[in-house]
Amino acid sequence: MRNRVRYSLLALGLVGSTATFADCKDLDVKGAWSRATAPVVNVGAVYFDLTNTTSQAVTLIGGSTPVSDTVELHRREMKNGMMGMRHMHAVKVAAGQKLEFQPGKYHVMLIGLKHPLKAEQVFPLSLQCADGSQRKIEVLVHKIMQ
Ligand SMILES: [Cu+2]
Repeated sequence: MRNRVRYSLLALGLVGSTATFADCKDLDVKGAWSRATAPVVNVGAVYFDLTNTTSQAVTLIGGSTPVSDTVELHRREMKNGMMGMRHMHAVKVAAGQKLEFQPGKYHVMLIGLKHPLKAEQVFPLSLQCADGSQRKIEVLVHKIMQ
């Protein structure tokens, strides 16, 4: 029965139609920030509040920035009593859902920093969604000690 419904939707062109995708660039991203890094450190993290104000789910898969070689989505989690972080290859954000990228939760990991991040510096970051769309944001670097 379920299959039959799916097939009829396919016949109508309602499944897999690009018209039903929410575009990553329509995501509401506020207050993007990062911390200044010491010269010996070659990784950084970016935090922000992300809200999917569109009517469709979106799936974040990573990103890119001129300040580092690689950008990954990470989540803090306990493993064997130790706090670690996990590389998330896909983070789905439901329509209307707010996701906090902040210390202790999700963060965008910058791996292979090309230069130390300096306080007051602003750098661009593109968040990549599974459908190929991107959300470009600007990240403000804060001092190391808050
Ligand atoms: Cu991380």
